[in-house]
Amino acid sequence: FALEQGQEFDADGETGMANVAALKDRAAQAALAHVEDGMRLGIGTGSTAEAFIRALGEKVAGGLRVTGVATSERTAALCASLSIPIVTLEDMPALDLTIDGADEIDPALRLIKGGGGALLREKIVAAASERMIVIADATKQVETLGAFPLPIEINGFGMMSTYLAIRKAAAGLGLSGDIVLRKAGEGPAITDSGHLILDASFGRIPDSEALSAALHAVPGVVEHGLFLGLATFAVIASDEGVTVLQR
Ligand code: ABF
Repeated sequence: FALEQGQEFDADGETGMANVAALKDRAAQAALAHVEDGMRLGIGTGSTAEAFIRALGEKVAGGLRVTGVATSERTAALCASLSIPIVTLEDMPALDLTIDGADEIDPALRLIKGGGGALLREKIVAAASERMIVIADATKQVETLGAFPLPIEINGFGMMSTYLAIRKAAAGLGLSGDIVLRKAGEGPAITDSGHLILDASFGRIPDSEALSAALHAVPGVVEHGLFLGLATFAVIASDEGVTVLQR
């Protein structure tokens, strides 16, 4: 049964190439230019977001005043270690700007996110922000979303039924492929909000909007990693320099 096969996931990125790390730093630095004194910031998760957080930490140490909302416990801990002030989204429910990474970015700024397991909080924080800047190296750019398995956060209750309903919903859109339960060591990966994640290898997703709606209609699906209409622009770093991708 596909759900039982599981898969290992390298939360720190799939390449480990030194130049990709440098590109992430470059994108992070470029995004920092959009952070203004006094801003209410949504702060992303993942290795690119971490490059941004480290750069932000230096600015804060130099006197920049921002208040952040973290998209994961991991990000909150890193921010705390760098003395970046963090509050909850309950304390500060409307944000000026979120800066976060992505797993895939298409030309219309649709995203797949959630490879780092933080998609639910990332989406809530992005939606609470006036603007969202995506930071990424050029390897994340695709013509059509879907080569990266789509993360789907589900409730643990009735997970097999939810899995079957997801399969059916996807099949209705002509999509199939393995859907596997994300593992962390011997057991399932558990998100910061206590849910499970399925990684769906649908392949090319021609209609992200339709898939988003179909997945949201499945009881047990908490959220999925298609971020549609949320990104304001993307800062993409390549060997040639930094480009800004706008909708
Ligand atoms: C977060 O981190 C996620 O939504 C995305 O899955 C991941 C990207 O990670 P990285 O920056 O390490 O490639 O932004």
